[in-house]
Amino acid sequence: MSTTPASAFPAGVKPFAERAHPRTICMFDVDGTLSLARQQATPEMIAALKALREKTAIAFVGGSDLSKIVEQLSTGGNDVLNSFDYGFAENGLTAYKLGQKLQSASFIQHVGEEEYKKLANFILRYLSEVDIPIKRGTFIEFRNGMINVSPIGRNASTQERNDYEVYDKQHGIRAAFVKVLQEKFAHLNLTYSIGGQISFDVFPHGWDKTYALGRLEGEGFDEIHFFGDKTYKGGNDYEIYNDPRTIGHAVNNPDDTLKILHELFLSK
Ligand code: M1P
Repeated sequence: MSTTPASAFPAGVKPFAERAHPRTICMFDVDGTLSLARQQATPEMIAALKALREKTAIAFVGGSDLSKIVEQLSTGGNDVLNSFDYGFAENGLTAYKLGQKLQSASFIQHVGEEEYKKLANFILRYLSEVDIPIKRGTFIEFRNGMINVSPIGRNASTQERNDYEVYDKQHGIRAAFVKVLQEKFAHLNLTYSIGGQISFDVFPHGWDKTYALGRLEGEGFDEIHFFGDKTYKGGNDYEIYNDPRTIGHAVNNPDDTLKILHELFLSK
C-alpha cells in the first residue's frame, strides 16, 4: 500500500491509493522530454500529465534548477509544484512532495569552500583561453546541489544556444574540458554531465538523477517508469534510465513521450 495517507493530499488531488495504478509512478526528465530544450511545454503535454495523474503518481526530475523548470512547465498559468506529486530539480537535490519542500543536501557543504575556490578559479582561467565564435555571460552558475559550467555563458539567446550546440558537436569543446577537469580534480570525486545544449553540470558522484530515486524509497511504489531523452552514456538520463529500480523509456522528443503515455496508460 501507499505510505502517504489520504489526509496528506491537497483538496482536489486524488490520493495514490485511489488512482488506477496506485503503486506506479511516472518520472519525467524536462528538457527534450516534457518540452523542447529550455522552452515551454505545450498545452497538450500539460493536459496529458493532468490525465495521467488520475492513473499514476507523477514526478518531474530535471537537471536544471527549480526556477527554470517552473518557467518551462507553467504553460497557461499551470501551478507547477501542485501539478506533480513529486518535483525534483537539480536531479532531486531540491525536492518537493505534494507542494511541500523536502530536506536537501548542498554542493558547497560537500565540496568545501577551499576546494571549490580552486575549481572555480581553474574553470574561469581555462574558459578565458578557449576560443569559440562568441561569448556571453555567466560562465559558472552556482546552484544548491551542483554547479553548471558554460563555455559560451548562460546568457546566450535561443539562437546563440542553437549555434553553440552545433559548434560544440563539431569541435568537442565541452567534452575536452570535462576530460581536463576529470584529471585535474580527480580527488574531488565529481561527476561531469553534459545534459543540455550549452553547458555541463558538475556534482558529487551519485548526485545524478538516481538521487531522486532515493527520495522515493519507502514511498510505496513498486513500478517506477522513467522517461528521458539523454539516456546514452554521458547523457544526464543515463544512470536513472539504466537503474534496476526503473523501467526506462528513451524518447526523442516530447511527442514521443505523449505517444508512449497513450500506449501505456492514457488510452486504456
Ligand atoms: O535539463 C538539462 C540541462 O538543461 C540546461 O542545460 P543547457 O543550458 O546546457 O541547455 C541546464 O539547466 C543544465 O543544468 C541541465 O542539466
